[in-house]
Amino acid sequence: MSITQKGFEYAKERYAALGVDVEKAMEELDRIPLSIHCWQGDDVRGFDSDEALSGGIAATGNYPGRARNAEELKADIEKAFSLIPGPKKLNLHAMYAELSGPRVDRDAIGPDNFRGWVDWAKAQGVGLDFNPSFFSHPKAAEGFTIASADENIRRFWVEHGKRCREIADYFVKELNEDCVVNFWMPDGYKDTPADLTAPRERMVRSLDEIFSDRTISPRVLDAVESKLFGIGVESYTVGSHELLYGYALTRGKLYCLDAGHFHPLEYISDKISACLQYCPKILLHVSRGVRWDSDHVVALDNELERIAQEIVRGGYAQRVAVALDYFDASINRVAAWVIGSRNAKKALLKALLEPYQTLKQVESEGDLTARLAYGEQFRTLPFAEVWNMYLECKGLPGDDWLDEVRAYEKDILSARG
Ligand code: RNT
Ligand code: ZN
Repeated sequence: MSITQKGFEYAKERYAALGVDVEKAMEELDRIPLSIHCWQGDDVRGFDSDEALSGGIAATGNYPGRARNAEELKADIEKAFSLIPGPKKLNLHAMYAELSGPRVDRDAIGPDNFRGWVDWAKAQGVGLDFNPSFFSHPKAAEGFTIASADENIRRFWVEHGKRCREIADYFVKELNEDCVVNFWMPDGYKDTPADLTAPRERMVRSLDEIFSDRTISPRVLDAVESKLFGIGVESYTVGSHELLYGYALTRGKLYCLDAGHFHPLEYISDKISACLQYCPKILLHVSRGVRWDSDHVVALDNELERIAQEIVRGGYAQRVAVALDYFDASINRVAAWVIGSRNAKKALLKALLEPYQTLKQVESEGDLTARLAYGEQFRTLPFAEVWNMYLECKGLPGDDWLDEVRAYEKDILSARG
């Protein structure tokens, strides 16, 4: 017996004694797709311009080997995907349009600019999600897009939003799979505005205009993402929690909770069960906030475990779309994808292996001492042994996956200027 098998047999017995079926947990894990963001591979630069990253987000670091074009980005994603187990979707941003033909601006992009990605998704057997890109563009330079007081600017970005839904509609038809389209608008002010109302009215009106196209497939799932503040947008963000949660509820949209978009002592794990009382479906941007920054590589920390527990304990797997959102330019970018994605999957597996019924039972009996005692004991159950077996069943490397990324770095990434 290999060490993985021995460990697995031991874990299986430990879990069975607590009423948990490890095989069933592994099967359940394969029913939760993970939407992996393309933008970790090139520091959120995209292919449609040389504009610096804007919108109050920043990718810092200068680790060599950044993907510089679609071909390199696809190769890097393939490498990362080959080391990430289970069902996956690729989450694209509009700025990753392939503009080989006539140069088109963001208000004029269309399916033609994404045929390459669709072919790639078909070849890889993965679905696609999508995002309009309301940043890193000359028309976003004043810090406002769909909430702009300049009617030309506002209209430009409304058209961009419409094009993005048309592209998502094309993805649905080609791939026969739902496509989540997430709307995040960085609009806001560095300093306190006099008029907080007008930009919010304009944002709501613009979103209504964008979503007015009734020909779009219902399998295009629109989401709106709120934010507390960004870098250089410290005092006022138009698309705040209240504005966009209310928007999602009243318009039947998904609400997107980003783990780094709230006060550091406020957790999205606590919001999932609350939002799902009203929203049929929500989108999560699984990320890791560190002080003021919202986008560190996802670690297997307490909040990630809590997020996964909420999805599993609530039986919400069908109502929560799980996507990653982070970018780190200071480490190997392929490794960053693998680390964060594996952590998200690990957290879900750990949650699926939790003897939750026991916790629920003692809680309902009012035995809060046992709830804490058992809960703490369950944290150290041998879930890693089940994880290793899960990887082995998929034919993927366990702890030595980094060797493969290092080899890829040596052969491919280091040759990039
Ligand atoms: C920014 C938002 C947004 C972006 C990506 C690139 O704070 O979280 O989701 O990170 O769309
Ligand atoms: Zn986000």
